[in-house]
Amino acid sequence: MMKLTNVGGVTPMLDGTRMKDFLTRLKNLPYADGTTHEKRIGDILDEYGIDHTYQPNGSQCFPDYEIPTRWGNIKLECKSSKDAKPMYNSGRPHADGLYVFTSKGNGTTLFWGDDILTLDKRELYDRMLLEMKDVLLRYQSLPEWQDDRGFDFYLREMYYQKGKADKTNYFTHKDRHTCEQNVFNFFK
Ligand SMILES: [Ca+2]
Repeated sequence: MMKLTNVGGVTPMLDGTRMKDFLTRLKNLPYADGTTHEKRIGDILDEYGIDHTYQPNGSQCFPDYEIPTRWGNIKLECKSSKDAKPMYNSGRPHADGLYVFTSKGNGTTLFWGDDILTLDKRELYDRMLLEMKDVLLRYQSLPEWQDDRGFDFYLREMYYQKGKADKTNYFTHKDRHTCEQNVFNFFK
């Protein structure tokens, strides 16, 4: 929620026009490494006088910036890669995350997490994980699982994209412009 002190006070209300200007600035950002990319976005937030919290859940956790707006709490995540696709590692793209992805030689693109990883695929991942956890529990409950050295096991999620550029290049992908447009259209 917008703080009362910001309404008609020192900071003008963040309207659709300023939000679109801000997004355009992000979309035009040149490539930078992860730390620099993140810092630049923080500077632009300041420049536009946009209220935000940096890494509200800690440095290793989503999102990088939380922005309270009249469209809801925007969770902005900065991604940088030398490749044309970002690395997600153990955290799949968050459905409600607004991603600002910069790539060496490609520039920057914007997308919502749920535009690149569908709800159907998320459900499929969840079903698979439940089954895997079930298998693990079954084995862990076997009496012979216990040994004198305490060896145990845990599953770690790892998400990545494979395939040729038509699927994995975020800049030449057929849906790139739709994804960017969906970001802009949200702030109408
Ligand atoms: Ca990040």
